[in-house]
Amino acid sequence: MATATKKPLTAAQFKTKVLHHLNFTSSEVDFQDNPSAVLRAVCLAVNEVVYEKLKETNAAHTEQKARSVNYLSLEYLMGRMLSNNLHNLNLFDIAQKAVADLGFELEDIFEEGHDLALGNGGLGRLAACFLDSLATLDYNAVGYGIHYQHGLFEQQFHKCRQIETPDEWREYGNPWEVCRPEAVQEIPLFGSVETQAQVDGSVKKIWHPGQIIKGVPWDVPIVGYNSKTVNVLRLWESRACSHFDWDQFNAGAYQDAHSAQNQAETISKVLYPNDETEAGKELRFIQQYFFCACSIKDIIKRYQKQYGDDWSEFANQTVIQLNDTHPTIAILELMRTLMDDYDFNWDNAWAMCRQVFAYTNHTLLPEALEKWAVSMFERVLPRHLEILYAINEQFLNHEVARMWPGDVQMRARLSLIEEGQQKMVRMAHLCVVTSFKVNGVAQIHSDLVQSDLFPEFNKLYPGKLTNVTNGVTPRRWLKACNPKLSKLLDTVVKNDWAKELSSLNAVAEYADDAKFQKKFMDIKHENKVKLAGEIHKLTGVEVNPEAIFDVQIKRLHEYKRQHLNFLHILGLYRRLLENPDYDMHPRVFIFGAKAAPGYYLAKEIIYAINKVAERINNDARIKDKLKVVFLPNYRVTLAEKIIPAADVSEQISTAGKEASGTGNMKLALNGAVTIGTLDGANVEIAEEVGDDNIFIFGNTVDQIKAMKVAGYNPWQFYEANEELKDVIDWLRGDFFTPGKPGELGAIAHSLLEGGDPYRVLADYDDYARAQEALDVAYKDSKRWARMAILNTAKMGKFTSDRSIQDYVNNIWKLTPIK
Ligand code: GL2
Repeated sequence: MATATKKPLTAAQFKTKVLHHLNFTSSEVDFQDNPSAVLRAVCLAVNEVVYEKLKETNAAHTEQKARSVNYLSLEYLMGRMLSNNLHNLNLFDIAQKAVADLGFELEDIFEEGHDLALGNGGLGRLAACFLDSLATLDYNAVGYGIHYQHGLFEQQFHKCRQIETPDEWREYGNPWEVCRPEAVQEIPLFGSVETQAQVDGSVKKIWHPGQIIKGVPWDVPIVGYNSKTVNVLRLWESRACSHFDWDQFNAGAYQDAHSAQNQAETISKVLYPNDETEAGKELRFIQQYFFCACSIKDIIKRYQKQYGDDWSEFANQTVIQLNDTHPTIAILELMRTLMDDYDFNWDNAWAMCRQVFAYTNHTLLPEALEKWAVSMFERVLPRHLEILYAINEQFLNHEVARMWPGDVQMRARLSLIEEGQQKMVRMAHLCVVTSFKVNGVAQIHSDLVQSDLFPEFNKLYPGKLTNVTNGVTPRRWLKACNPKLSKLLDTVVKNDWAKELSSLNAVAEYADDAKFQKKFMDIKHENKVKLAGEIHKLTGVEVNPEAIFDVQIKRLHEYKRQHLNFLHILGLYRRLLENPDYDMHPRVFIFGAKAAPGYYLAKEIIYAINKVAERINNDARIKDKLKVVFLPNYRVTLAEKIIPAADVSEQISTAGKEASGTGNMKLALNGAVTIGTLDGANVEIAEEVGDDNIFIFGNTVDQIKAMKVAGYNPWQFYEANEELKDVIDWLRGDFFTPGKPGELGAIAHSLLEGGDPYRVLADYDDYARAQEALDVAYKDSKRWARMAILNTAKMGKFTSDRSIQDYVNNIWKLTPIK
């Protein structure tokens, strides 16, 4: 059915809607000193447009019987929604006018919004970018995840140390979500399995669960940019099935009467704040099962709405993408459901699973590859463990035995079960065996997945392991966060670059144009002035916008090597103390990072940086040539403020450790020049921008491997470089902590006695050299402007639209909705 083209809303109409919600939804007639009521009313006004599009999208999906991708992810780092939704719906300007008419600045209204921080870092933010691109490209997609009551903790600094407080993102409601009671699911847990003999001689397995949990879905609409589509992100909240035990309550056991409810609600209570480490707790395992089971039931229900009991189209209609190993249990749940609830035989159920699942690997770090104790598995999901054993037997006895007959070691290496004192289930192996495609997230990472992580699987399943390089949405990460640069780009790029990012290539022609250079760098300067204000507000430190703004923003982890940056800052400080006229352009080092609450060394690194920053920022001798700020509570919203103002992007992980990185793409897109190792997507960024427009340093993956073979001795590097030795000795003594020697010693200890696992010392020299080259380049303002412009111009490859199209072409095989 063709819909008549609708007239775009006017600012006056939009204002009427906002006033309506202020009066009738919020009953807030006196809103002048209540910007949060205005925010709510604006969101509800936007939702009127969103819901209409959502209805039309659903109708089109049904009518066109569109194959869908179901993205299963334990994390979604959405950030704030309003600005993005306004841009994507092309309502930004009219909303700005309408809100101005009501006496507010739209930007101040945004500040009232809370981040949806249901994720830790890159993996969760990637999921959010992918949802944006899927809707933008008009694909039928549903994101599934957990409706955490508390997202990632909020970070404050107290006496330079990280303090965590709970995130209360929806304490007073969230205008972007809708509860869907009609789609509630019931999820069994624990209990035992009964084997029932059937009359035909076969056996039927019956799972008698010990507990049933209710899964309540909350839908967050995902609005495509300049597209027809609104998809949904469906987040499951856990609740008790039987709410309240009145008998117990009347008998006076008030606490117990609540206990089932509390226990059930614990499942979706809080996001595990670990990044790149296995959580290894039963609750985490139950979280994973809970959301996978809800999602599998929901996927089947959506399918049955169209096809009833006819399963023949299921694999044609459905692909389920596993975002890391966190949702692996969905595989066993689909097997169980097909066999136990829908009477599939083993072969048909297994064939189905092998057609619908695909898996993305996001890390090579062994500590992040999930394994679950068999004993715990058995207690929580006894039926699933049986199925896992059966899959393993078939896999080892048929596929492995056929390829490597009689090879006992190979069986042990590939088995889904790791033998040992405590038997463990290897979730990644289950993913690789089942999935029809397995992808890494940048070329170098995918190559390492094939050569180092899963070489045997790569032999066993040629062509299964592949690459899809990550990307970021240019809507949030340029158009919305950097409006001034966006407008400048509009003047020289004909196409809608936010939808066709490769058209930014046209900007390269202006890289040497003096007028364009001035405009580009003036905008950077304005953004720096604005960030300087924010830095002052957050830390009390005054920074000079004429200085180089050098940014390292990402989770705190040893492999990301914030401590390499830190040692180099100490090196510069030492040079300036020795010679206050040391020739360097003034530099502001800006950090943003949360450390996992239980990660000791990461927290010590934060402490050390804050402590040293206090000294350096107040040391008059160095004439403001060096400033160090650690901005508290790094999150999407803060990234949106920092990135447009960055001159330099620090991407300095140990080669082979950062699977891709995506901050590297966002910063380069906004005209920051990268100083980085040949790791993750840096390699591809270097290919795009060219060697002259990036500062590459450090040992390569192969050199890092060779060092290990030769035997790595950090003391050798310490002894060989006087500057390095001196600054490490500062940390070991009481230079920054008078009277308290060794208070910053944890870093030094890990680098020397601890063996320097991330090869910080081995890369120090070359890093310092690259930093000097960068300083020289910055002092040549024309050269720097050219570099910055070319970084923006050459980022076309790194739009998440391209990533999604790669997934569609090589893995998902979707067709866009018309
Ligand atoms: C990560 C990788 O570390 C990071 O390099 C990558 O960009 C993202 C998205 O693919 O995935 N893996 C991981 O476990 N986390 C990441 O950020 N948390």
